[in-house]
Amino acid sequence: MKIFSKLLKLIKEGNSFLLVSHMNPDGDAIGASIALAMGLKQMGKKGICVLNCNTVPENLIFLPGAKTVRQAPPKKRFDVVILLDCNDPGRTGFKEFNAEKTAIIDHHVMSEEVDAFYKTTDACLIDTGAASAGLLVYRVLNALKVTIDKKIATNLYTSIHVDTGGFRYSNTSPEALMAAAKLLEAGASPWDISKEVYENIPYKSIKLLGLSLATVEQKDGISWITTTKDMFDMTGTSAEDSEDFVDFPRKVRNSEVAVFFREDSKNVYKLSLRSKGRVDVQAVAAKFGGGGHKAAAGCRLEGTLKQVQQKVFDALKSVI
Ligand SMILES: [Mn+2]
Repeated sequence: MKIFSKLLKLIKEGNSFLLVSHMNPDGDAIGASIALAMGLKQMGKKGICVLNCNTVPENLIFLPGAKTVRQAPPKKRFDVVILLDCNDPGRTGFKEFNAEKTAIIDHHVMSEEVDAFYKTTDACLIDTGAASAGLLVYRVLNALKVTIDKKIATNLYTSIHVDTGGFRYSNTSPEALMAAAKLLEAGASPWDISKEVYENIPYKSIKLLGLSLATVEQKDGISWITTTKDMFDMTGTSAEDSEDFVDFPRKVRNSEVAVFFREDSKNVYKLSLRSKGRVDVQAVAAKFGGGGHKAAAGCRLEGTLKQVQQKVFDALKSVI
């Protein structure tokens, strides 16, 4: 709580802010950043820049303020740079930030390398128990007595909704649900948001999903699907069209672990691993140079599909 008050002080005293989130941004990264920017503006702050090295994903462009997200910082010095939904500057895709002070608002576990950076920051709100970074922004805005209007509420509700898997994951806390209720009262519209975020998949991506789902297999508590380079070519799609494909093998009954094999180029596979809770897939991904969380991790492997699958299944069998 002491660190939290340090952050509030930093925000109150600063005037210009650079708000940066992780590359390949999701609804939490974007929603949390824009909501904070809007809150700061309401406080009369000038010179706020929301930054992400990637463009806003198409299903998030509807978010109020999405068009203000920039891919390159303006050439000026900021009072404060705030990292949102990540705690490692490397995850932002930028090498350095032109700012007087540094702060973090995040809910990810810190790696050891990041620890050194963390010690150099001026203020932090890191709560690994928080459902989303947007929920932390909600705490901050409330503490700063910002009025949560419809635009801020839409961004924050989206942030909480996507990071809890629509209030299904284990991070769905009383705080997340109570905040969601308040955000609805403030004007966020659940169906309008869900329609844009989830019911808005390009036709070609569904075609790709169809081809990929046909490969589903289950053995020894593991379920998996594969998307090959041919399938991407056949449907005119790319990696981003397969973003949530790993969710499908996870739905299979009697599976502890789900794996999605994505062929990026000949004999190069990107793997996504999901656990239903018992198995630590982060530890398995780490064996192959990857990382993530206990329940969601990823890594990259080289070899034929058969070789890659054998390696991963062997590693998984020893922990299931
Ligand atoms: Mn998040």
